[in-house]
Amino acid sequence: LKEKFRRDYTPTNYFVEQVNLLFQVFEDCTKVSSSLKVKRRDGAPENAPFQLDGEGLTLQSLSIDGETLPPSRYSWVEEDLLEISGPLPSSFVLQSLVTTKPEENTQLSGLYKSSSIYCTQCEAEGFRRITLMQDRPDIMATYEVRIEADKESCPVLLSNGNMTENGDLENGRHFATYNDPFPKPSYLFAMVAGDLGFIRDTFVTRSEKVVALNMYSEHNNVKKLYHAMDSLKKAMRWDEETFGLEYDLDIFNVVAVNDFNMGAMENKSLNIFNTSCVLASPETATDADYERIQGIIAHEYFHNWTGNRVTCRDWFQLTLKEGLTVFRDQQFSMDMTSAAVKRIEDVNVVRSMQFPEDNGPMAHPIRPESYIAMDNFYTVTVYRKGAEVIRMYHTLLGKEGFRKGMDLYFQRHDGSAVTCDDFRRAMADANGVDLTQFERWYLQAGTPVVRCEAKYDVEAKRLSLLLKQSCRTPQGGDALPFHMPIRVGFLAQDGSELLPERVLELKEASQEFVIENVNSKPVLSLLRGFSAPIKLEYERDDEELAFLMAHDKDSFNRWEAGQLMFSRTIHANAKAMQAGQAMQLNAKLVDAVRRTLLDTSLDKSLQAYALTLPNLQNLAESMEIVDPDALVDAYKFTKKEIARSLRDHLLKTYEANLLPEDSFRNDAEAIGMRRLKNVCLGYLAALGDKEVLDVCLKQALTANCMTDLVAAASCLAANPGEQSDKALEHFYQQHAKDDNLVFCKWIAIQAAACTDQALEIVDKLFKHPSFTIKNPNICRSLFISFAGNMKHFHRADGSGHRWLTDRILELDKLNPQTAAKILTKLAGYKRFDAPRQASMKAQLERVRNTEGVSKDTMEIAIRALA
Ligand code: DPP
Ligand code: ZN
Repeated sequence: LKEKFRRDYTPTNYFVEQVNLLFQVFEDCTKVSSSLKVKRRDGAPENAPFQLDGEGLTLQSLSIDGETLPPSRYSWVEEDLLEISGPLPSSFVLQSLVTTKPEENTQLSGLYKSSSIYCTQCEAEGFRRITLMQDRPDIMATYEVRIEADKESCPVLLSNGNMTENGDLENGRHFATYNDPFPKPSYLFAMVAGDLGFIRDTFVTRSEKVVALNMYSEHNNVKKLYHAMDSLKKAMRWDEETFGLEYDLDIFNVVAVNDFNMGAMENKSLNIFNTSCVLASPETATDADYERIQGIIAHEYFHNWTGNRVTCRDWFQLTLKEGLTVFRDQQFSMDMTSAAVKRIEDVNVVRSMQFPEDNGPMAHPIRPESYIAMDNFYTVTVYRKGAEVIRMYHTLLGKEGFRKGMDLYFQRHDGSAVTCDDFRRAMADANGVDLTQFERWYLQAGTPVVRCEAKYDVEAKRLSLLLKQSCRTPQGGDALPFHMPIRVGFLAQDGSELLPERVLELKEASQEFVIENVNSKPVLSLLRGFSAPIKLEYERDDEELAFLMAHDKDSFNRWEAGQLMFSRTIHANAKAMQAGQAMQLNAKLVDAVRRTLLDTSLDKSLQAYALTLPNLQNLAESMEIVDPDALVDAYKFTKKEIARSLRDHLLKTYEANLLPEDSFRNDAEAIGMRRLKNVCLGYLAALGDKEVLDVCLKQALTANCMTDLVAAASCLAANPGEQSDKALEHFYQQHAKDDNLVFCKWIAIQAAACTDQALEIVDKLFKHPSFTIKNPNICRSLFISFAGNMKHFHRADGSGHRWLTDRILELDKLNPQTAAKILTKLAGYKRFDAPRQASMKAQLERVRNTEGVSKDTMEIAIRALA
């Protein structure tokens, strides 16, 4: 296993500037002929060898400038690296022919077949599985591609850029050629061949260029592409208005495929999507799916500038394009839906997924220092914490300052492959500010903790805030202080804003901020909008939290105050549980929940989130030693007792938010009503009595949309019995049986259900006739959902851990990338009690000691055990 280091970056001696490819697709074999126009870099030695990446290729021939290369001129210096010895001309054409079998490619990297569709996935290092190439992002070339295939089975032939020619060939075959004028790294290459249906539309750019928009899927799914098309047009307009960025080609294609390791891929003008991130209809997709699809369509589209036009110099810089593009898609979604709701959802992801990653053996800075398998670094840290880091530039520099930085970034770097430092420099230079210290966000892993102490001097009318930051690095040392913005609001006793909001720039380990002329002691609203990805510590009582819940004008912090109240009660109950004492419900919490429930002036989506308990991953993060039994029981107790106290109000709110069954709407109001109604149903289901379960069953049987079906079925899956059986059977027969994506939901709901039979249920699902381990969506639905089933995945006897590891080892033989992702669910073992630690560790060791495990999966095992 070879580890690569960021510090070792060196440019190549030669570079490919033009790639010509011919794909000849046949029933069980595809021939790939490539012709690379290569140049030696100025100053590189004449006798320098030329190195090319290639993985699992069957090389049929190799020639330079038309002359076959004798085997003595080249050799595989590493398993995946071919070296052609020098001297070589200062410019030459290298031709190669390889044959591949896409039908047998279960890794879903390179060229493979998904259902009947031939497609490619090249990021990060998949292009080398198609043909020989300098497969690294700093090699940017123009591409010309010709595809030949059977006309009947593959009527649609696609690649990047514009189609320049097409026509018929002998034997029922046909061809198409494509030209992409923009130089691009090989990871953005794509080709597709298959029998696809499509929808078409157009977009007129602000400089009045007409862009053809085409979206392709299997024929039976074409009607589910309209939401994505609508989202795409919105994203194109938004990027023009917000960042002045216009689309640069005459055509933009999106193709949906069933089998895909990631969510989607931003290949130049030919985005390829996992069906789960593009197909939507009310019968098959939830409200959350609709929003997610809109966000991902935008994300991939936004990559055209942040990622494609300006790309990464090397893979260590991945957050350069991903953190930035996630930030952009988040801002887009905030503008399209509700800013506060979107922010709450995004912060929940950071806290429940990124914080644990940062607090475990897989912790890495947003710009990692080393990797064995790059695919393992497509993480929540690189993406989500990366986006929070971009958001901090935005908060520190302001909207206009940020825009100036973006403009300068494109002005300097359009058409090149750059680093995170280049981005930071553009932000600094455009605004004339010093962002040197800000680099620490790229260098240091770990979640900073910021402690706040406030003092108010009545006589002097002076408020002083003492902020202290600290951060443990994964190696156990102390990180150097970060540069971060802390947004603060100051509330008067009547709830109004006593002073204008401020952004405090914290740079020191300990820093005092003094504010003069403060007429009365304010209630502080700290870290508004979660202005930095940190854990905040500030002491306040339940009264003050209730005050903030009622008055803070920052919607995020209103929600946050409620979350803190919930957490306190749940954690107190978990402690009671561990000590063998009775659990209790805090009366102030019930009052607060009642008030939220009865406040009809609130936005319903926000009301729903305010009523939602913090999730278990989030709660576990603030336990010293995670005790899944105590935590889950305390969580269930708290929820059930709230439901018992407020049963009538919950039922009334549920009923008041029912929408007519005969007409479906998905505007913001309807989405809010469903959200609120289903949160109420969730509380009621915690009671588990016949009356509430009948309400759930009725909803499951009569739901006119997937949101309501999923909500009701989830409630019932956690309450096994007659109603649950009926609902799940109905779900399967009427909805899931013939739809892969709905089948995934049906599995996920059951795998996540906290019941005593959980392990038996997941094993049964695994053996279900429709289950196939070859489809990543199905795997994730079962395995990742089960790994989130805290009490039963972490059964103290280790049976859950063992079961999942059996599956991972099976999957690893087919699809290492997905197997490795799932193995990360065992990595955080140090957070648990001794028996669970031992059991998780034993499974990681078992993976490490298994012969033939892929490098992806091995890397996770090794890092976790280090
Ligand atoms: N397709 C993945 C994404 O868009 C990797 N680039 O984030
Ligand atoms: Zn991306």
